[in-house]
Amino acid sequence: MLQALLFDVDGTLADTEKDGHRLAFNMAFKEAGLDWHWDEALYGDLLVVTGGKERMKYFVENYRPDYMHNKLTEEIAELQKRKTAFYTQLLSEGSIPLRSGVARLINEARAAGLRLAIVTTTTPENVTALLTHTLGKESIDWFEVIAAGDIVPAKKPAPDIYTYTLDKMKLQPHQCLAFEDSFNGIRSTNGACIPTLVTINDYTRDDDFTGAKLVLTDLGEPDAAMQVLSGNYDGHYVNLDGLRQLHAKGNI
Ligand code: XBP
Ligand code: MG
Repeated sequence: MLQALLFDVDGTLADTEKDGHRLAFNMAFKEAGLDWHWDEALYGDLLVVTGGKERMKYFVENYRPDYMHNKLTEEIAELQKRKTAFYTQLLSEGSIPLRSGVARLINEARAAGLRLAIVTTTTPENVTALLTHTLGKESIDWFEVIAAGDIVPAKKPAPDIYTYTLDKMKLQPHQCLAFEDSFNGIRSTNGACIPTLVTINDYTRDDDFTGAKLVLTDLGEPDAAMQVLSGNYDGHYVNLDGLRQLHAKGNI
């Protein structure tokens, strides 16, 4: 029986990377007087690493090796704080909406009494800012668990953040359905043996989604059809009844 929906954030709830996180990183670099500028193409390459702090370290190691120094960890932590401030400010300006079908499915799940969780490598501040500025402040309480950022030792693609969430909710993998958008995300849910539905975005459309039960363009709306890219789903938008039928048949 499907008991819970587990949502990734960046790229899944909202398309936050290109016009959100990326801009915030560049604002923090500029404010710090660094000549680093992550354009859309470079950022796409850097998304191979999840976690902003880890991504900045990967950038220095691979693109600015001359910048390595013994206080780099502390400097990156400071940059991340400022980047998060810029990012949450961008969200407060309402510039990044939820993706198609997300609010509708979350409300269907709430009305049906399903349990909800957020499972992400971004920071808790970023999660509460996105929820507040899209669904309203009270929506933070709709999620029984908000598993975010540094709460686990290893970020996605490690399964840690998902196994942490299952433990907190006292649920088995097969009682849940995860929503992800990326190769890192599907590897994380595969590692936790959680059935997963993927909605792609511009940065992840060519990723390897092996293991996903469904790969879709988005969740769709009654008046805005989604496309099924892999797997079988009968209908032009994803609703709870459809997911429950697939889950009951063991197809997700
Ligand atoms: C996506 C990430 C995050 C963001 C940046 O997380 O990897 O690191 O890119 O956010 P998910 P931070 O898809 O798991 O939601 O700078 O806060 O890490
Ligand atoms: Mg994601």
